[in-house]
Amino acid sequence: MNDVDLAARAILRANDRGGYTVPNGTVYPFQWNWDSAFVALGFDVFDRDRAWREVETLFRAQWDDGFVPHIVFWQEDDGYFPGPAVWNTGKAPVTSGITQPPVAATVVRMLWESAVAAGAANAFRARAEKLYDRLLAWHRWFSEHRDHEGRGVVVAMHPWETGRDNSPEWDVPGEAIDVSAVGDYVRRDTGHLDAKMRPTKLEYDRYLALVQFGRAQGWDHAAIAAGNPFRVADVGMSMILLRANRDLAQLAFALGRDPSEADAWVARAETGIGWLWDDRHGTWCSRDTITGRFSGYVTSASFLSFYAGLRDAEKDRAMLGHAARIANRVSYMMPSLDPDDAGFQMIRYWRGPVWAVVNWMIGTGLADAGHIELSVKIREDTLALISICGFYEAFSPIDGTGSGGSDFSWTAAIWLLWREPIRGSVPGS
Ligand code: 2M8
Repeated sequence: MNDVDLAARAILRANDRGGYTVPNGTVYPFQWNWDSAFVALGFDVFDRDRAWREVETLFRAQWDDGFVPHIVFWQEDDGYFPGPAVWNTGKAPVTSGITQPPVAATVVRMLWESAVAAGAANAFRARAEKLYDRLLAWHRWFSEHRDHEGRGVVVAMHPWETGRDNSPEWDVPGEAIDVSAVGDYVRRDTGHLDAKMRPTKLEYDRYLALVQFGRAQGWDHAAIAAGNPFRVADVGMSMILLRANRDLAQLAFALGRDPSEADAWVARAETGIGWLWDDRHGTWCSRDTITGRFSGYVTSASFLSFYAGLRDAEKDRAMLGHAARIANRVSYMMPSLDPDDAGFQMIRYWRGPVWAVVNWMIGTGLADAGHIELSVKIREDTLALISICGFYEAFSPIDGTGSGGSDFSWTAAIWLLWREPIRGSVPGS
């Protein structure tokens, strides 16, 4: 173990609030959904029981309809906006009313396989069974409320659901959001971080208008899906759910459950996801379900097709071509936005910086698909960024400058996870 390993473990311990881990104690003082899933993989390297608890704590906040919130406000902290009173979901524990990318099933499959490999299957079987039921309920919720038209994609009702908050993919669809009645509010993020790194005031107005819309529907997810002014099929969540459903089916199989429901979701997504292939720009990208318009952007999420287990020689060639072009333009892969795009900004959230967790998904997918050289490069770039610059939330792909918060939990988790040599793990195998 070297100093960076020790530092990574120390960050997870320091950000541990007793059963859940905050992404960063100052900027994000609550439990975040997909952050916790990645954090569990980091804990699994040195504290198996704590890894499982991270996911179990998240699912304690699951609603009766299967929904799992993007934030759980386990304790009060006025360092973050919008807090529980703004969401006003009326749940205990207090939560937000939107979800986040469903990486948890993939993570639980990995935790389970790690326990089996360590000879600890008996000690963790009951916990795996319980989590499996929770995951199945969440994926049913996705099928019902985030793909209510049955396209086989995930329709995000808020940019925060995608985890890529201010990606330019949401700019044009966001114009349909009426911000005239949002009113005054005080942001906390720009009190902690340089405003140049964060979303703009217009973007925040849109985020809040959507929260107000959800609240006006009493957080009735069917009503939101029917009338929300923002309904964008997100390429990132769609690829992540496809992968997660393959992993859920495998988990079902491993636990002696019936995988047919998850298998059916996989089949539907494999047929439907072609709707997100933009021929004109030769890329996977998000698409507005209201207007049918493609975003046309090459983002880091575009490269998750490999992670989703999609295999299409022509499309794969196009994506590998984009990757080769981008690799010539940046020092560190994979920028969250194509550096050849006029809107590229090297430190502004989701418009340029590299996120270690996205790199882990891209690298894993590329390894699965046999594109070892590129997958190794993405892993090595990620490890270099962390060891040279520190455990930042994100990094400039041009010069490695840290962006956002420091001592960041999921960055520490990815370090721990990726210290081992890269291995392919064919999804669904
Ligand atoms: C960022 O999102 C939150 C809102 O959820 C924010 O900026 O206030 C995103 O990077 C998101 O993907 C992430 O889960 C969260 C905490 O790391 O921060």
